[in-house]
Amino acid sequence: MPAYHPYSEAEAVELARTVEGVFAPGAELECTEIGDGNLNLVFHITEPATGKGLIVKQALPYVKVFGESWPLSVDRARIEGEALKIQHSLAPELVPQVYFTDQEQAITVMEDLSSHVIMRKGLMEGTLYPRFASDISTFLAQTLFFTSDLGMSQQEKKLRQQSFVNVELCQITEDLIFDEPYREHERNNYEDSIADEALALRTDAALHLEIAVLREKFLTRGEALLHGDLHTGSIFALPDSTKVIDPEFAFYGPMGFDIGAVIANLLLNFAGQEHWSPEADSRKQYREFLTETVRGVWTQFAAKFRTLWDEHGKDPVFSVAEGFQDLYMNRLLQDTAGFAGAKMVRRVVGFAHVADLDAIPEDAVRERAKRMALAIGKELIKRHRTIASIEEVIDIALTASAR
Ligand code: SR1
Ligand code: MG
Repeated sequence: MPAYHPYSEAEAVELARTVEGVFAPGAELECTEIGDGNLNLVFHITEPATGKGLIVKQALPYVKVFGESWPLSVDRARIEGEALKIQHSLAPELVPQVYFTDQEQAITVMEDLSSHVIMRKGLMEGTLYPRFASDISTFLAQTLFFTSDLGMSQQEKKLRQQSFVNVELCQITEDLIFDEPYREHERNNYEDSIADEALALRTDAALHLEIAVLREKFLTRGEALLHGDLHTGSIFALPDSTKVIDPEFAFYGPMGFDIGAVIANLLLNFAGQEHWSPEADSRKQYREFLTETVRGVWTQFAAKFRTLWDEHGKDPVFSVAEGFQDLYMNRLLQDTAGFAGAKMVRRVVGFAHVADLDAIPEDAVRERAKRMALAIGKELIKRHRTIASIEEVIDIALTASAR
C-alpha cells in the first residue's frame, strides 16, 4: 500500500469505483475538488448518467488556508470517521452515511449531499429553514446525551474518550478562540476600521475573567463527544432537511460548546443582515426568523435532553437527586451562552472569519456588522454565568441591532 500522499482527482475516482453498490462497473465518472474549508481536500464524484455520487474527503498534513508551515496531524481523519459513525447511529437522518475509511491515506468516503446547500451560503441568500431548530436540537440532544455519563455506560465512556484525544485540533480551538483574540498575536486578523475594538479586547479585565472561565471548561470538562466545530459551514441544509458534516474537531468536551457554536453562527448572520436583507421589512422578517431559530435551538434542545434523561438516564444518583437536573441544565445553558459569545468574537478579530461578515462589500456596512457581532459576543461572554433564559440572549442581540 503506498504511503500517505494527497490524492489526485484520478485517484479519487479510482477509489470511488471500489465502493460497493454506488456506481455501475465501468461507469463514466466525473470528479471535482470542492473543498472550500480551511483544512482538507474534498472530491465530489458523480455519475452523470444516473445522477449518483459520493464524497471522498482527505485530510492534508497542514492547515490548507495557512500553508505547509502550519503542520497538522492527519489522525483527525480517523477521528472524523469514528465520530461520523457514532453520530449517524444516534441521529441517522441528520448525519451522512460513511461508506469507507482509510486511516493510512486519511480518507473518508461518504454519502453525497450535493442536493443540499452549505447552510452559511443559504443564510446569506435569505433561505428560510423552518425545520432547522427541530433538526439540530435533535442532533445535539441525541449525540450529547448518549455519549455522556448521563446516557451511556460510564466505563465505556472512559474507554471511548481515549479514541477521541484530539490534541492538535483542540489546540487550534484553545489558541484561536480562547487566547489570541484577547492579546496581540500575529495570527489575529481584523480591519483597520475596527482596530479600536480589537485593542479594547486586550484590556477588558471583566472579559478576560469570563474567557478564562470558558477556556478552563473547554480544557477540562469531558462531558460528551462533541462535534467540536459546529458552525453553519459544517451543516448542509434544505428547508426540509439538515445534515451535519465535518466532525474532525470531535473530542470529549463541554456540551455547551456545540450548542453555542450553532447559536453564534446564527447570530453572526443576524449581525450581517443590513447587507443580506437591504430592505427594512425583509431584514426585520429575516432577523425574526433567526432569533426564533435561536430560541428554538435552545428550548427544544433543553426539552429533548431532559426527556432523554428522564427516560434513559443511567446514573443512579443523578436520577434521584431532586433538583440536580435543573442545576445541570442551567449550567449547561449558561455555558452555551458563553461559548456562543466566544465563537462570535473570534470570527471578527481572530485568524478564521465567516463570509456572513467578510463578504459584505460595502465598507461602512461591514464595519457596522462586525461591531454588532462583537457587541453581542462580548455581552454573551460577560453575562454568561448569570443568564437565566434564552430571552436574555435574544435581548442582547436585539439591543445591539437597535444601536
Ligand atoms: C486553522 S483552522 C481555522 C478554523 O477552521 C475550522 O473550521 C475551525 O473553526 C478552526 O478554528
Ligand atoms: Mg470543518
